[in-house]
Amino acid sequence: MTDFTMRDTIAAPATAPGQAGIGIIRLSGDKAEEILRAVFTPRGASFPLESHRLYLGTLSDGEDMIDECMAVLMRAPRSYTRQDVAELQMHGSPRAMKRALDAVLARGARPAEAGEFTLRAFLNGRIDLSQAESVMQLIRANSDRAARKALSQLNGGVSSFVAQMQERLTALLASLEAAIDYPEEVDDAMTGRELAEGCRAIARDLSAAVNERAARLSEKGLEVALCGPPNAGKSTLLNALLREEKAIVTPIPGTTRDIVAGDIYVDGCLVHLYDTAGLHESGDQVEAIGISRALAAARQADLVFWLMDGNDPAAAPPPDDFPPAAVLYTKGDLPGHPVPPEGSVLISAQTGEGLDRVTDLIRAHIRAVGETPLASRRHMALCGQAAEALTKAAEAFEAGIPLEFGAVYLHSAAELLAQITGTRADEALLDQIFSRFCVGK
Ligand SMILES: Nc1nc2c(ncn2[C@@H]2O[C@H](COP(=O)(O)OP(=O)(O)O)[C@@H](O)[C@H]2O)c(=O)[nH]1
Ligand SMILES: [Mg+2]
Repeated sequence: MTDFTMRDTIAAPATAPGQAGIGIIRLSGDKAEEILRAVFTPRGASFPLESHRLYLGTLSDGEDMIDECMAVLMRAPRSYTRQDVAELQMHGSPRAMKRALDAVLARGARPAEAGEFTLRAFLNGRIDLSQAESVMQLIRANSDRAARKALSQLNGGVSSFVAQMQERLTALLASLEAAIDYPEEVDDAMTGRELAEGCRAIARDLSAAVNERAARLSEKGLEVALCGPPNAGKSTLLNALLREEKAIVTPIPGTTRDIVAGDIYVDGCLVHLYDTAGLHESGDQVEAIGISRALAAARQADLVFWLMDGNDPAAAPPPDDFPPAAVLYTKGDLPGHPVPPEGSVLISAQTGEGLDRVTDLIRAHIRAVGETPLASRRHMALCGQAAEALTKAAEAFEAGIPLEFGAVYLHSAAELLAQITGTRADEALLDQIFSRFCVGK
């Protein structure tokens, strides 16, 4: 059960498990200071325990010394959770850390649930919902692009986009409420048309931000499949791009069966490369399985390269039912290589010729996917639904039916956006409405 009361003092290791130079145990809650004082004795006599000051001392469980460590107390509200937070920075020994954790638990803390420190930061209003999500995304980021995205969200990138949309929506709602409450003062037909235009404009901006491919790219990276007939040089290209002899290369056709994967970074974006079995008719049972896996990899990849050796009379372009692919002519270093047709790239994995063109193609693909101010599928789903609700509101206003019908959709759009940052739309709405009218009226 999630504890929304925040009454307990929670404790957990803040550093990853395993041996390390240091290990940190973090506490948050009313008893943080009391527990810290019980387990930690600073060097030197006085112990005023100033906030945000690091003390060197010893950690004990009451009977035995556990470790020499540094301790810091961050008094509320100047802490991550806005509660009193204490940190014990000890040596990163799993055994000592377990003893230290047991010692603080024995003095009244309870083990923190996953994400509970961040939950408290949110509940106490230090960060909004989208920022809380970004903390997790930052920790999990597997590329510069993902980390940049999470950081900008942590700095309020998503929140500020959503706030802008909410502001425009709130302004619409305010004039709508005015039209409903004071119909005699407003020309209805005019208001309906204006409201519809406003709704459509916000819906357009929301829809533009719904770029699932961009979100997927930031979260998971780009999938690139290397396909083509046997012996085209797929495995050699994989190795050259990875700068590592990862896949087995031989002149024997059908060497690769299992998919061999490796990661590179292009412009800070994680790119998963998949080297696959050569595609051709095969009587070999194992190779046939490899071929069907290759086809599956090509179908689900974001970008597919079709490699073919121009010197090989049997080399063929991709079959008709194959997903769209960029064609690479391989082994450009061999003499008598035919000139590759327009639109394809000549490479030599052996000399490195043309490899930067391959990276350029990947880069162009990443650019084409674009970016979005939103950071997760959850945000996209909510923005998409809000855009739909706004379109319905616009249709209702255009149809000239009573304004209340459109108002229902506008309110649901506001609710959906509020779920992104976790704010309550109604309070914002009340604020705006009351600030427009004088109190006595
Ligand atoms: N000269 C030359 N030979 C290459 C090049 N790339 C691959 N090969 C050779 O072509 C054969 C098949 O390569 P491989 O990467 O295993 O092809 P795959 O079956 O498509 O994975 C091997 O003997 C490689 O050494 C290249 O750029 N230049
Ligand atoms: Mg191969």
